This record gives sequence, C-alpha cells and structure tokens, in this order.
Amino acid sequence: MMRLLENEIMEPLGLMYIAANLLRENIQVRIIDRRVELARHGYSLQKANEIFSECLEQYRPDHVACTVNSVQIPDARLIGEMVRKTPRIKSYILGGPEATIRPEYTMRRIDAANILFCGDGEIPLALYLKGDISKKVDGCVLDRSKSNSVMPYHETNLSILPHPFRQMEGMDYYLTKDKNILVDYGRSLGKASSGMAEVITSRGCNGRCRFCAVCKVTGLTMRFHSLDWIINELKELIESGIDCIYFNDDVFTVEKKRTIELCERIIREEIHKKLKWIAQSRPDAIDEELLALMKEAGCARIEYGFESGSAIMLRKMGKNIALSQYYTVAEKTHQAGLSFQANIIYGYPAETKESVRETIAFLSSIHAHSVLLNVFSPVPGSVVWYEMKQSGCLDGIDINGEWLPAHPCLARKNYTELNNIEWVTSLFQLMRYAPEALSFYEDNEGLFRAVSEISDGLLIYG
Ligand code: B12
Ligand code: SF4
Repeated sequence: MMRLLENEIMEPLGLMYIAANLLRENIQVRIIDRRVELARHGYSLQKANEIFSECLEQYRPDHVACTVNSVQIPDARLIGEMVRKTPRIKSYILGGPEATIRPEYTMRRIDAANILFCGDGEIPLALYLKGDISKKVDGCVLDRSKSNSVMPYHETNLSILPHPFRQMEGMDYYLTKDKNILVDYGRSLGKASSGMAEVITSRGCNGRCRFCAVCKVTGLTMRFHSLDWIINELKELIESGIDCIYFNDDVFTVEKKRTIELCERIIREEIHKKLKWIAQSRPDAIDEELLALMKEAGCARIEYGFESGSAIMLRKMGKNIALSQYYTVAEKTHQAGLSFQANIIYGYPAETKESVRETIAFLSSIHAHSVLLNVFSPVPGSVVWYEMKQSGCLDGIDINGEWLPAHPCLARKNYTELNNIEWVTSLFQLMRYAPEALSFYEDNEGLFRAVSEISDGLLIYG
C-alpha cells in the first residue's frame, strides 16, 4: 500500500458512511484502517497483515469488504489472499473509486473478490447483505459468477443516509491526534485545535478539470445533503468535543445560494461560536459577498485549487477560469481576513519553463498562507489519463501502483517536454514556495533518491 505519512491519514469517510447504514439495518460491522496499522507499525506490511489475520480470528466476519482506489489495488489483492485462506468467509466485496471507474479491470486484478459495487455503497451493500438486491440497485453489482455489466449507483437523496459512524474503536486517532495538519490548521485558527473532524455537505463537482477523476467517481450531477442534515451533524460533533471542521466537499461553494443559506444557519444557531472550519473552493465559485459571510460563519481558511499561474496551462488543464480571476480572488480573500492555501500541480504534460516562471510569479504575488505542491500523476478515470493511455505515453508504466508494495511509494514521472534536469530544477524552484513539500521529500529521504533516479525520468518518493 502506498505509504501515507501519519498527518495525511484522514477519517475513512466512505467506510464510515457505509458502516452507519449497515448498523441502522442491524448488520454488525468493524472498520480496520490498514493505513493506520501501517503508520503505527513502522510501515511493516508483515505486521499489518498479522493484525488483519488476528481481526479475522477475533471478529469472525461472514463477509470482508474493501475500499479500492487506484493505488490500493495491490493491498486489496493481498487482503483478498488472506480472506481466501479463511474458507468460512462467504464473500470478499470491493467498492470505492477504482471499483467505480474501472469495475471489470478491478475485478480482474483482484481475483479473490466475488462481488464488486460500483458507485455509492451505503444502500446497495446493506441490501446485498440482507439478501435483498432490488431492481433499484442491482445494476451496480458486478458478480464474478455472472460476468454482467454494471452502472454506478448514485444516491440522489443524500439526506436519507445516516451520519458517518464515529463511534468506532480507534476513532480518537483521527479526531484528536496531534497531526501536523492540525498544527497548520491551528495556526490559521490562531490556536491548536482540540479536535478536528471531516464533514461532507455535497458529492460531486460541476468542474471538468482534465486531470481529475472526481466526476467518474461521484457522477456528473451534483448531490447535496439538506441543511438540517448538515446542521445536525455539526451539532453532534460539537457535543463530542470537536472544535474544527474540514469540509471535504470538492468545491464547498459550488452553489452560492446554498452556501449563503448554510452560513446563515450556522450563524443563527450560534455554531460559529464553537466551530472553526476550513473549506475547498474554486476562484470562479466564490466572491466578496461569500467570503465575508463565510468569515462571519467561522471559516478560518480556504483551500483553492489554482493548479497553475499560467493561462496556457489552465486552458490545457480544462480549468476554464481566467487568470485575472485568480489574482482578484486572492486579493479579496486577504481583504476578508481569511487565510488561504494555493494548491498547485507541477508537471502536467504541457508544462514548460515559461509556465513554471508564470506560476512562480503568481505565487510570489498572491502571498498565500501555504502552498500545496502536487507533482502530476495521471489519475485513472481522468480525461488526460485516457488520452495518455491511448497515445501510448503510459506504456510500460503502471500508474495503478501494481509494482507496490515492493516499493511502498508512488511513481512520479517527467511527462513534460522539459528535460529531466530542467524538470527537477523547476520542481525545486517551486518548492521554495511550499516548504512542507520540501520537508516531505526530506523526511522520506526522497529528495536524494529523486535526484539519483531522475536520470531515467522517474522520480520516486516513499
Ligand atoms: C479526501 C480524499 C483523499 C484523502 C484521504 C481520503 C480517505 N478516504 O481517507 C487524501 C488526501 C489522503 C487522499 C489521498 C489520495 N487520493 Co484522494 N481523494 C479524496 C477525495 C477528495 C474525497 C474522498 C471522500 O472522502 N469521499 C467521500 C466518500 C463518502 O466517498 P468515497 O470514499 O468515494 O466512498 C463512497 C463510494 O466510493 C463507495 N465505496 C467506497 N469504498 C467502498 C467499499 C465497498 C466495499 C463498497 C461496497 C463501496 C465503497 O461508497 C462510499 C459511500 O457512498 C476524493 C475525491 C472525491 N470526491 O471522491 C479523492 C480521490 C478519491 N483521491 C484520489 C487519488 C488519486 C488519491 C491519491 C492517489 C493522490 C496521490 N496522487 O497521492 C492518494 C491515495 C492515498 C491512498 N493511499 O489511498 C482520486 C482517486 C481516483 C482513482 N482512480 O482511484 C480521487 C477521486 C480524486 C481525483 N484526483 O480524481 N485522498
Ligand atoms: S479538480 Fe476540483 S474543480 Fe476540478 S473537476 Fe476536480 S474536484 Fe472539480
């Protein structure tokens, strides 16, 4: 499994949603987070496997279900092998982003799996476990014994779902652990938070960025929780000692009217006095009015998916936003007294020395409170991934991390026309604006490996 630093491990929200619905249907459930077990035990896969085997013995489940994104295929396969050795287990079930984007492929790669669910898992999994797959959801189930075709299931009324299950064993790990991320958020809140949780108010995004697979996972139509549903979850979290929320929506401000109503409710119900929060937004989905109201409603920080400071790159990435809007939004966010993070992608195929220069000029002018520097990797399900695959650019490269866990890390390749020396040099120049990225590479000894391995165009960090 790809190595996640401890401060990157967030609540397993997808599984927590599913668990809540299973419990409502009186189906017993346990969540085992392999990322936590690995981080706790020095990234020893052997130890994590031992723990998983012990859990199988102790809890004696009838079924094992696993969430799979593109880099988790090798681990899902490993888990499948362990499940196969326990004949009393009736089925090994898959779901999650990769299962939704490429169901047949995922099933082929994880041969211990019997059943795969495409799309939202809450309702279909509960029906399946109760032996009651109805017409409404049967189209999202891929059954190995039938080789049928599948369509993702997307729940249109999100408010029928229970709040994510937060009473599970080990929950403190996510909510109160002194994560670096909290220290950083604490800074933006003016104090260290005593507990942070993630909340989702909507699923999906109306953007169509070419490097992103969100719409393949969540569907093309946006779906929203009702305001009552959200307010109740916030109140429950306050009661359990949480004072900081990370809204995990892809674009929290996607619908202005709804965002205004939500902020007004938060203020009216005095939630803003007990909770500070962070949200993600896009420069074309926010304005002065929203910024002021969000600040009043307790927003402490916004994370903007800027991606680049080059107009050409933005067009190639399918961002569809004028660069001038970026500068305006950054200025208005400062004026509103909100701190913000600039999320940047380096190394998209069209990247040039000029576009890097423009991004650097952009970053030095906007004075973001932090910069999240991501090195581009083609994500299965994104438009650019399909294009690169078709043109043969990805031949011989296994983006799915199929060569993991031998190397518990993610491959970053130079997909640009820059030569490798230019590619590394540009990366280092950008890192001056993102010291966290620099320390991330140093912590992982990846900086040196990056330099030593870049000769064949492959940057590895782990
Ligand atoms: C928050 C987030 C993270 C967090 C961690 C999330 C977590 N679960 O702990 C962080 C920042 C660490 C992260 C890291 C990465 N992420 Co991420 N992440 C997200 C994000 C923004 C939201 C995920 C979320 O909470 N969704 C809300 C819940 C309710 O939905 P869900 O998890 O999908 O679960 C539902 C269904 O999928 C399904 N389901 C899920 N599991 C299961 C299991 C079973 C058995 C069943 C039946 C159903 C089922 O039912 C759930 C409830 O409806 C999504 C974008 C998005 N909107 O999906 C990207 C996304 C999932 N991430 C993505 C990627 C690529 C990554 C990274 C590889 C990025 C990188 N290059 O480093 C790493 C991988 C880390 C790892 N080892 O797994 C891609 C995945 C695409 C793909 N092809 O797999 C997405 C779609 C974004 C994108 N770039 O397009 N991520
Ligand atoms: S990158 Fe962000 S804005 Fe663009 S499509 Fe994905 S979630 Fe939407």
